[in-house]
Amino acid sequence: MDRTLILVKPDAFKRGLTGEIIARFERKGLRLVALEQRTLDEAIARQHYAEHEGKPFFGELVEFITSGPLVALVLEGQDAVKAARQVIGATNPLEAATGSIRGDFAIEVGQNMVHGSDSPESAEREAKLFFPNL
Ligand code: DAT
Ligand code: MG
Repeated sequence: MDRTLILVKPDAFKRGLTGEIIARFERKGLRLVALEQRTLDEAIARQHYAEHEGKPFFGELVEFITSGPLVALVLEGQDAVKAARQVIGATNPLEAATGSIRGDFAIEVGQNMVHGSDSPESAEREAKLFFPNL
């Protein structure tokens, strides 16, 4: 069984789409193993997105992800990382398929609703950051 770390980002939370988004993962067949609402401080945000440090959008990304409450969750299932990223859709919402979360609900890459880990190794690192006791 794989695990993946999902963030329902502040844009999605603010728009009241948290339940809709979690339901899509559950319908796919992924199981919730941890769930928490929180507002990230800058230190956690920078750690979570460490791989993007130095990129032109990094400042904006940290500002956005700390801008309000979000919901962090860990999902478990077969090929959970890949399955969740399929449900989420491509990074740029304009390239994300209709039927995916980003394809259905977002337009801007900087406000693309959801984070999903990109590999089992990232998932483990990210899940530990949000849920150290898991
Ligand atoms: P993903 O979230 O699909 O794994 P990523 O890891 O490449 O995408 O980037 C992390 C987040 O950074 C992404 O969800 C939105 C933001 N981002 C990526 N590329 C961007 C760009 N060119 N301009 C602005 N924000 C960007
Ligand atoms: Mg990524």
